[in-house]
Amino acid sequence: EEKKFSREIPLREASYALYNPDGVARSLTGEVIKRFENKGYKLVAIKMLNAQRSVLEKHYAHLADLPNKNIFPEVVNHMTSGPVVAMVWEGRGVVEGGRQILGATRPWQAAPGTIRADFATDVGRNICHGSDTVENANKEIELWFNNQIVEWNRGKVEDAIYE
Ligand code: IDP
Repeated sequence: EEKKFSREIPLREASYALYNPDGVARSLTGEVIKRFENKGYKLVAIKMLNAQRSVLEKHYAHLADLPNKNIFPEVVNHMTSGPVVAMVWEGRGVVEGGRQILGATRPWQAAPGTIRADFATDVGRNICHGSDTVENANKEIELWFNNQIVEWNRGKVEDAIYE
């Protein structure tokens, strides 16, 4: 459904992003952060960690229902193979906009200019996760950050970004 005015899209939607070990290993953390910052989104939480298997099993629970039963354990194994970077971004329409910056799950289907088109070839090495709905973003922010985000204000910059 077409949104006529950007004001109809919530200003403070929060999105959760998780850099996969492949993205971290390839030193693409800054590249992805830069694209989110350039867009006008505000970073409100960030940390590097070795993800716990139990947390990943909750995060990727939906993959356990796939017909191919190998994908869920493969993804969880990959995500424990090295450190990840977890972050929370805030901004107008950031869930949908963040997914656009990342591109389609399968890099060969991702639009040129997106992270996954520009930097990845394989679906299991697609650099970065982004929440697909506001509801899931909120669940993921609770799971990974226990809802601890930083409240901060960019001052006049907010007026330069938001009408
Ligand atoms: P998303 O990350 O774009 O939201 P999901 O379907 O939620 O996509 O899958 C989560 C992650 O699991 C994908 O980003 C990808 O890294 C991995 N994955 C999904 N399907 C496959 C597959 O068929 N083979 C290998 N990895 C997969």
